[in-house]
Amino acid sequence: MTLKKEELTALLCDLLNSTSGTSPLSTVVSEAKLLTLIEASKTLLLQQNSLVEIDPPVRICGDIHGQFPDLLRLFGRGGFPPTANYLFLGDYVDRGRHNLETIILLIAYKMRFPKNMFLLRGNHECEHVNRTYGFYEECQKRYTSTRIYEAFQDMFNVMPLAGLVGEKILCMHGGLSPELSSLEQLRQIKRPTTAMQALEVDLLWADPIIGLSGYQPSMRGAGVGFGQDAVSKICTDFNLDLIARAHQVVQDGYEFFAGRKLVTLFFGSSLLRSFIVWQEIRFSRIFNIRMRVLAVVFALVAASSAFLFPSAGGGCGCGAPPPPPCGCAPPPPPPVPACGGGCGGGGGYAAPPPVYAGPPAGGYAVAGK
Ligand SMILES: [Mn+2]
Repeated sequence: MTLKKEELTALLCDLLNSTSGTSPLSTVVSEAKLLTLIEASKTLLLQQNSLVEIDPPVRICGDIHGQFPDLLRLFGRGGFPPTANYLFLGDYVDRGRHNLETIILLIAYKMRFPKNMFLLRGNHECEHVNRTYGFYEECQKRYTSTRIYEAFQDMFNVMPLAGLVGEKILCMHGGLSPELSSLEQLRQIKRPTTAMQALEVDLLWADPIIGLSGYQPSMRGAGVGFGQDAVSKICTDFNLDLIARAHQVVQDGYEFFAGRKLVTLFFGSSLLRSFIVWQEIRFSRIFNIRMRVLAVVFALVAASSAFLFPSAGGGCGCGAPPPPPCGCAPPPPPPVPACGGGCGGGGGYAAPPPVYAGPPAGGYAVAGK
């Protein structure tokens, strides 16, 4: 079972053009086609390594949680694949209203551009979590069977648990583990896995704790909490500049820890700040890579209001053309998420996304090895 490039392109177009929500998802992507896509993506994920090792430039993004309109806005700002490379840190499903569109679009991109799109696993890509936080219900309701849900679990079980960008930024959904002693250990993680081993659980669930020394059991009831000394030790031992993780809602979409050796990224509400734009790495290899990353993050934050809601655009950050200077009604405010906790909900679709027109003749740079 496989899908041709043309079929994937057609599927991407259908998904991106179906955002008015007028057709049921199951008619846009049939159950049979979706099962084929999931099966094919499983095969692809297993062909790539357990530790995803990629070269920059790549954009590293935090939790999406079914907020499909925000995902489209992210691509609208950052570039639709493969015009930019992406590494997502997991938690695609649960809590939001469009879990299926979100995960289907991401795996379709992964299939179509396997070396430009990378998807790590989050703790919500585990059956014992997503059975109760919304994904199971949505699959049942929209595809009227549990086949799709079960197929997704098989795919989640082969997703990689960690990433390494430019040999300097270690990425995972949750955090560090007292079991982690080498990068090689991450490369050796066997898949499929239900992620119940201690190291796997920590990669998906752990959180940094201010003031803590070493590790302690997490108040979440799964994984550990870790202190800044644990971050420093791993950075020194593994020769890293930064740990990038997600998993926690942070006020500005990002938050540093341990003297900026760790950053938490969360793509909550309608914020677009929680992704790192890391460019010109070829030059930055000879500089301190971490400082360059931080400089870019700060540049984004400093320009955030213009970045999110450019005055030259339609006013809503959707990239629509500006309204005519006719003194007509001001543009609508940016959409406000239903939940202030950054956990999704989201309104309807704010704007139609650009239609995918296929790659340019010259092709794109790839991040994957
Ligand atoms: Mn999480």
